[in-house]
Amino acid sequence: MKHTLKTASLASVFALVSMSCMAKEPAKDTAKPAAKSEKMDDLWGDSVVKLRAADAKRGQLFDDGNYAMFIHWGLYSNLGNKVKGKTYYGIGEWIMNSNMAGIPIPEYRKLANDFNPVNFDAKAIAQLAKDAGMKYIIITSKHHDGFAMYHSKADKFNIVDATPYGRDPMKELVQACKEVGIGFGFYYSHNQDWTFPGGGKGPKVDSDGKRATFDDYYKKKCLPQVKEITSEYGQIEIVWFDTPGSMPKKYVEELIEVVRKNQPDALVSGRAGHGLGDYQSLGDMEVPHHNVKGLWESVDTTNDSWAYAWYDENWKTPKQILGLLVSCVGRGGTYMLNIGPRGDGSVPQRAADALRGSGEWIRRYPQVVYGAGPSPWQHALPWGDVTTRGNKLHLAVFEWPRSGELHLPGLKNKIKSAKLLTSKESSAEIAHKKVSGWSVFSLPVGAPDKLVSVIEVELEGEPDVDPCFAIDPVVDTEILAEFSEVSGAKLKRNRWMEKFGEWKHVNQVVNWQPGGAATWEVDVLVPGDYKVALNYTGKGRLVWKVAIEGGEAIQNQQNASSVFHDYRIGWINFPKPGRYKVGASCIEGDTQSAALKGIKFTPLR
Ligand code: JFZ
Repeated sequence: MKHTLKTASLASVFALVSMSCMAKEPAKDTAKPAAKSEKMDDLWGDSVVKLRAADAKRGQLFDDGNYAMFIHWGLYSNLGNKVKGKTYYGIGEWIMNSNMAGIPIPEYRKLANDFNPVNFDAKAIAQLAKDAGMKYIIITSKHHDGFAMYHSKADKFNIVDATPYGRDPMKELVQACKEVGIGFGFYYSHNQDWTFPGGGKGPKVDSDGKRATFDDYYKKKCLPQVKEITSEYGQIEIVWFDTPGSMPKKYVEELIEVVRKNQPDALVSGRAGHGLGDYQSLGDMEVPHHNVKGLWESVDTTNDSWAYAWYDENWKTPKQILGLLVSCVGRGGTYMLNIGPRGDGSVPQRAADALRGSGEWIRRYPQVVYGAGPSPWQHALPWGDVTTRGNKLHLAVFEWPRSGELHLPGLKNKIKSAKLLTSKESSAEIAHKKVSGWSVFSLPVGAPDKLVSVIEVELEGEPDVDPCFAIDPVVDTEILAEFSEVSGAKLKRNRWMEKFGEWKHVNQVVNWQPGGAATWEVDVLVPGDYKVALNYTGKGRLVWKVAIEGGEAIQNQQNASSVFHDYRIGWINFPKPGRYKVGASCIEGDTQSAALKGIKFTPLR
């Protein structure tokens, strides 16, 4: 009972923090001066999204299409973050912005003369998405730079009229998606338009030097273009509006009306603004740690930049991609993963390889992803994550326990059967037993799948689980500070840009007062000593105390730095199986600098 209450309140805390991330909040530890990043913050607007039930047909896309391809492709792709021999580090589609290279408008417009994506292969991209296991593609029809990647009649600054290429690649991509049987949708930057007179963050005068208003831009370009993308490309699945900023509500309402009229079954992204979208787009490059209700998606990219950046070889591996995808599905949402084709239209080989690698896994275990429900535990487990289908649990084991036993805490149902899936067709029944409320499965010593192994557990009745945090007896258990009960300190959401436009988010406990603590309730199966480490940032040397209520307390001084890092505190003893309350406190040193992200328990055997 207590846990249900606790988790319910955590869910609402998450809803609050995820929405407040859209609000203007000074970013800490930014790579760029705060003033500049705040400017970027202003552009997100006040997007409190009214979550709708998946009542309309358009909601079904997210029910079975948990995974999608995002594509950032435009004139900026030709630069790949290098301008006049100098490399700018950050999100490539922002290259003309003053936070990056600061390219004057006339100069940027000239890029169109050299834009000739002769290696663009619509069929190959659609096939890549299909092979990756993705259910639809969303591509930039027009990003903040104002250049249309399709044949627009409303503005000549487009790929057909302004480049030597002279073809509409979007026509080809729509067709190719149809042929391979996946959905299609457009990203459209409705507020920001940096090159059209009157556009958001754009020039304030037109070519004759006459004052241009947002209304001018809206009527001459934005509205006609949204009409074009929703009427000239057949049925589309989503219109992905972005960065509404302070765009007045009447414009957003009218744009959505156009989408509804032209594409009654299409979803409108949460970033349309004014809470008018169909679903919530969570912060970029972020997967929530706790289940989130309603329709939502996380957007992320295969490396660090959305658009192609020549230096960016920081690719996610197939296993990392699966980790992010399964967490999204496990938290109840969908995952959209981006690629940035080069200016010539080709897709970086390593991105394609990573997507195909994870796609092969999805083909082996489609039930883990498609049409799968969230984890009844509501958060990740130490060795992996869980998704569901009816009375079945899919245990996706990312870290195979070398002990030959997998420990699942808090499952109340009787288990009908447990099978280790070895491929789409075959599986092996595995033994299981109940020990102190934990389900323990006997496993072969080696993981059967080289990426992520899957155990399918059939239950009697619908999954019924105590979502308490539990300390795994074999695998490291990390519990985040955002799941703690905090007193005499504060839980605060912090986000910053690692490189320009590359967001990182951490919920951390700060403002430590004397006697303050972050406390977790944990279940212990195997008694004994565990190593304790805390993950934090701070200044100088800090003294931390970790105490078990009614039990052992340990304390230690360790270093601190501005980068989150695990610091060992010491060994602590849980004398018998059962429930404990464990608290962590920063007690000496520059306690006001201390920001706690999580606690980690490592079994000693
Ligand atoms: C926006 C764009 O500015 C960016 O270029 C890219 O297209 C990305 C997918 O979307 O950037 C955002 C928008 C919203 C948030 C973060 C970055 N957000 O709400 O956290």
